[in-house]
Amino acid sequence: MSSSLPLLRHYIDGEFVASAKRFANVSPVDGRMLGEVCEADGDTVNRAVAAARAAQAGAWGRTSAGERADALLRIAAGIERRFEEFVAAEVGDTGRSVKQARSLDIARGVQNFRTFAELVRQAGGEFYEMRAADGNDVFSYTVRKPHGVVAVISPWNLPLLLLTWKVAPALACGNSVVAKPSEETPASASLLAEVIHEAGLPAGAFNLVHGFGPDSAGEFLTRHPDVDAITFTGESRTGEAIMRVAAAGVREVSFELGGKNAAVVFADADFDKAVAGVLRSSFTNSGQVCLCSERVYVERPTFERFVAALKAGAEKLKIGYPDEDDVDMGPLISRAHRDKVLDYFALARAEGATVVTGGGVPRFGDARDDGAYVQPTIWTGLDDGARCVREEVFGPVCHVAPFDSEEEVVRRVNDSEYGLCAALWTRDLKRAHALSRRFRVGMVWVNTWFLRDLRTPFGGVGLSGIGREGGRHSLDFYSELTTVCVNP
Ligand code: NAD
Ligand code: 6OD
Repeated sequence: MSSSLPLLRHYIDGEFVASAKRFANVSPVDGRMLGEVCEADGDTVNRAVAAARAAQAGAWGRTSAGERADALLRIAAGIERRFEEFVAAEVGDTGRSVKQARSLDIARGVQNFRTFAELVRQAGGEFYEMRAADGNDVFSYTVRKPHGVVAVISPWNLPLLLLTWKVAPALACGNSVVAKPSEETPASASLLAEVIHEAGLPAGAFNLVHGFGPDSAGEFLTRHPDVDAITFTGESRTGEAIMRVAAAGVREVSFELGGKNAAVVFADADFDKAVAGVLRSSFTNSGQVCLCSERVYVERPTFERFVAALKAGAEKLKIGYPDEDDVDMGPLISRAHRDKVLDYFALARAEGATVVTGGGVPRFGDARDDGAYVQPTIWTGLDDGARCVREEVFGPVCHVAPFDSEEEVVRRVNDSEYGLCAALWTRDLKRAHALSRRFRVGMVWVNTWFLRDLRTPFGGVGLSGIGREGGRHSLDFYSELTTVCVNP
């Protein structure tokens, strides 16, 4: 490999360290090599976990919640100072549009640190009084303590957003962190390590190792017996594999996994808003958001008109170079992922879908033809049992089906092994409240999508995950509560 390309290293015990084995970081825009990345072997992961453990016994373990909140604010300011570097790193690795990287990904990285700084400063404990048999008024209170060493394993689809959503509360609660970002998106995580270094956190409080999952850094980290808790975002199958490994030592897990989310459009919805909303929820980030709507149910009187409007909207989306300001959709994350999505395009045809629009690869006549682009795609006509209606594609694609009654649509929305979120489009808020309780999902949006107050609980049911993070739910996952009972 060329030595003039950047080399991304691990960050262990306050130092950037290289390791001998390397892998290529490739642009999904045109297949160009962006740099090399060190791959952690077992020894490297052992050193990272040992440094994290030592930090618990050292300066980091002695910090107060207020000192940690200050550290988080310094990290937030550091990301802001280097904002455009983060944007470039994220756009380079993922091919997402510059406008999304600025407005969503990097902005949320900053916000995650600010939010958990504030929350941990305010986090109180519980206090109870009771009269004991000896007549004394006994009181009990809780103390919040870190688990110790937390492994953070994150995916490629919203790299900095999802990494910091876990790293910030884990550090806020006083844990030491060993993070492993996706092999597809190592760049913004490496920049985060630089920012944390500049923010002056004690050595070992935050460590970063690069590499793959099975038989590589991810598995070495999750198997490590000195890791106390594991927080993971990624595919449901990977979650199952990690859960098996976490059983040794009965380690705590928090899992944010896949989805096959529904959008439900009633005939009384604001039509234009619903069309724009479903365009966003199906095609944002080229459909590579776990919350994207891959199943769309439209009340029959408005079905034909809705499909025509969605098709027109999808065909207007500008696909292209992510750093052009007016581009809506970049490529998928990799050629390998594109092949998976194209397999679903072929499967949909075999299963009898009508392809309303898309279903192929755009041709540019330039270097982008070596990238990982696909067209935004809309299907109709599939049975509820079709694999394309049941399995997560994780690309810019949705299936649109008509429905006739509330009962029917509730049954069809819930007819899924996944249960992450649903989006509901209606003017009838009484109906919206009633249906929201009946959908078997972790989050329901009404007349909006992907709008998140960071204090709210986030997570899924079924194959979509275990546990809730967000606000005090994150503080609860990243800490142990000890009850102290005092007979004065
Ligand atoms: P993935 O499961 O392939 O990989 C995620 C991370 O796990 C990567 O860092 C990978 O290297 C690591 N990994 C893989 N196998 C491992 C193993 N055996 N042990 C330890 N680590 C391992 O997921 P992905 O393809 O990066 O991300 C896309 C998936 O993530 C989609 O299914 C999407 O729905 C899901 N996702 C869910 C949420 C959510 O909040 N629910 C958010 C984002 C993405
Ligand atoms: O908004 C969040 O905090 C969150 N966890 C989003 C997940 C997006 C999935 O791709």
